[in-house]
Amino acid sequence: MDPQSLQSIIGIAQVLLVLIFGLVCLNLYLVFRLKDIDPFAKWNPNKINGTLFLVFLVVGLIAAVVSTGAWSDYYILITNPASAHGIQIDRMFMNTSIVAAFVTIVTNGLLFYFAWRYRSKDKNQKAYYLAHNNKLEYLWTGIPAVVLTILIVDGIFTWNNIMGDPPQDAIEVEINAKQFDWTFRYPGADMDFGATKVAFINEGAGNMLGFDVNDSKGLDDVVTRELHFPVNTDITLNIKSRDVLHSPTLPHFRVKMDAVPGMPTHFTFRPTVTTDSMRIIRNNPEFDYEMSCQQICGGGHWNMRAIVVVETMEEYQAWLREQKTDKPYFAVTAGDKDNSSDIAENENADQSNVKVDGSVSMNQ
Ligand SMILES: [Cu+2]
Repeated sequence: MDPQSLQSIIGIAQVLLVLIFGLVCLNLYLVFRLKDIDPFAKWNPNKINGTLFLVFLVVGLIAAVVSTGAWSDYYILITNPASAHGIQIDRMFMNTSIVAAFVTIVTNGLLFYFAWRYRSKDKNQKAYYLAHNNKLEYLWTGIPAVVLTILIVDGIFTWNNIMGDPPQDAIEVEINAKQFDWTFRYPGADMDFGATKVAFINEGAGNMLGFDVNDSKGLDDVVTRELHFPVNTDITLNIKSRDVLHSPTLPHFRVKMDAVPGMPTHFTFRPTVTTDSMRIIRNNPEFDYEMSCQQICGGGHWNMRAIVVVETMEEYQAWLREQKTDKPYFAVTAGDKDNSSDIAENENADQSNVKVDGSVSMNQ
């Protein structure tokens, strides 16, 4: 029997079992009603419910603490940030977690404790009806307002701190997102990126990033599938998308920034721990930093992963030198005047970088 038909037989059997269970319950109910029997006459539902609330509180709290400990190895946040600003992000994350944990434990503890403590003990007992209490209103509006203001103001200052003017000497790396992979670009020896434009993208010719073949600054640009950063150096990521929203996320560096079609975004940060050192810190020789996409951008979203390597400046420069810079389409397309001059004219006619069909160019 093939697995698929076995699966459907198991499915039908499960439905039948549920049906049979329902019929048995219905039968029992009818028998009790005919015979005028109340099987739960001796049970006090208020007492049972009250006790169950207390059991749920204790078991729930223990389970929460145990599972938090059991999964602690998998928390990327709050342990070993690998960037300079990561320490600030982790501090905010920790403060928010402490406040949230305190509030959750106190409010839920009281909720379940009161459900047990004030359970109904005799049938004529009436619930106390509290319509309004100004003091309580002030308290539970005022305290959250003050605490949230402190957390949010802290967040604004930290954000401004991280996103402030990027240092002039930062190494620029371009992240190009598309469904469903990443292509990275380094400026090469001239430290300047060649111009690119969505209209020039020609997958058949291998011009995946849309290099403008008339701009020789692009000739030495290095195009890679892996990200390499020198340690303790400011890195500015220039982030672009050519189709939908993506979100390059480097969790170990506490870096996350959306890639927006038609609107380059930026994030400057400073990696502080090399891959080799992090392998020692984490006691895992297989460890690699990675980048993922954290916007559900389509069917292949799960596959948008890239390895990130942090190394010494010497290693980084050696790696950069090893990368190929040959771009056959520069030679091929440059000779093909018909094609490229058309597009070039189009570009000159419209300085706003917005093409007639409404799409926005990727020019910086
Ligand atoms: Cu994506």
